[in-house]
Amino acid sequence: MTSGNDASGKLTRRALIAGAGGVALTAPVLAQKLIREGVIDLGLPGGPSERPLTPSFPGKGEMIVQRIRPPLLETPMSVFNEGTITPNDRMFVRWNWDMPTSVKAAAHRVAVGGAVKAPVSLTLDDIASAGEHIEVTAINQCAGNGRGLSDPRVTGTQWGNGAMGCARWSGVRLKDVLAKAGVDAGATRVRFAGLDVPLTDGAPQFIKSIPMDIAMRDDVLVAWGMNGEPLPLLHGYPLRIVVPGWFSTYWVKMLSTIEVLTSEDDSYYVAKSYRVPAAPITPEDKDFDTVAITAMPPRAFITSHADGAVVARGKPLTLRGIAMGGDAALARVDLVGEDGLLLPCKLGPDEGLFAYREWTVTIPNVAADLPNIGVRAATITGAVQPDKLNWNPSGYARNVIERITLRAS
Ligand SMILES: Nc1nc2c(c(=O)[nH]1)N[C@H]1C(S)=C(S)[C@@H](COP(=O)(O)O)O[C@H]1N2
Ligand SMILES: [Mo]
Repeated sequence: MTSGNDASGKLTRRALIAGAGGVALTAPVLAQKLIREGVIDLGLPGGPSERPLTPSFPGKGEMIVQRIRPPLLETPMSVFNEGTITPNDRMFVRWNWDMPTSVKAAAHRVAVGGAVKAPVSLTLDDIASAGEHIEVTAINQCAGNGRGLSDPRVTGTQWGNGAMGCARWSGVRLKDVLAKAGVDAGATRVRFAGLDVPLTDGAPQFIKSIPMDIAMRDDVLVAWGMNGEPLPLLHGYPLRIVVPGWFSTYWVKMLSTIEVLTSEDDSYYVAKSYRVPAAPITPEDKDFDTVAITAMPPRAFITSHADGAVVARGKPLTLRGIAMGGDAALARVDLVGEDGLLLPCKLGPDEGLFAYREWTVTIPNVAADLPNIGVRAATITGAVQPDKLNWNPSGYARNVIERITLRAS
């Protein structure tokens, strides 16, 4: 289940203004502009599908507003047609609880404790000198990305497919930061907390943990940089965790605590939430085992054309988009029609295991409408996007083949 603090249903002008009360980030002026400046239809089945589209959110370019406070901003799909790196001002934003609107870097400390030899409190300089500086290009994707497309509908933020983006993250290895305190033998997991606190009394803090073998990976970062800039406040200034290939629920922002555990993690957001059925279920199933969502599956998107677009009949047609392997290298992308394979796609430059990869394909001659075409990504380890939605009650880890219809004219 989700945290229960997500706005559900339609964003009315009244709701926007009410939600904006008293926060410097979201002055009433902004709320009025949101209504005037535009609306986008996310194509969500079974409920309100339109959302405000605004260029006015502080620090952001044009974004889809799912909620103002705490912010939930979605990236329009057209951004992914412009390149494989998502600019900082177009990266989606997700905070479970309220976010601090300022952080004093000089006073910021990261406490490293729990099952360690000597607990330490690290300044930003201490973190920067903890080890080699490295950069990883990796996709930041919410586990609920595309949840709003679930049919039947599920609870939680009704995202279209724009709760994802790819950036170059720079920082030091988490394992080098852990070495500052010295991890005890018998350590099982590493848990992270940020500066944000629950909005409701007694509600669980947003803390997340990863298994020790993942924490010790060479590409798991305590990051301070995003596309060559300091992390924006919305994306976790001054430090965030980056776990390439894993859903970004684990990428804790405004990192303030690192805690080494010696048992399983029974905290809410690991033990109770962000979980999927252990085996496929149907919407009628009520009693099933669950597992935590972890690594991302492959996905691919057509970005050059929107659903319902009109294309020229009797001419060649080039389609373009992005694909991702998830936690394994992308092997291929295929254009598929209603009855199966149409054509293999050509892959663009490889920008790293965890990055988006551009694909293109040319249909030699468009003779008629192209109903329900899609692209299907497969990894070198044999994971292939399914034809049928992997439906689950929280709409997590969607990776069904996404389809659009093009009209020939
Ligand atoms: N401190 C903190 N970190 C957090 C969260 C949060 O609520 N608080 N949300 C997580 C979730 S669920 C997602 S999808 C990503 C979103 O990262 P972004 O806002 O930089 O795109 O941050 C993760 N890290
Ligand atoms: Mo998320």
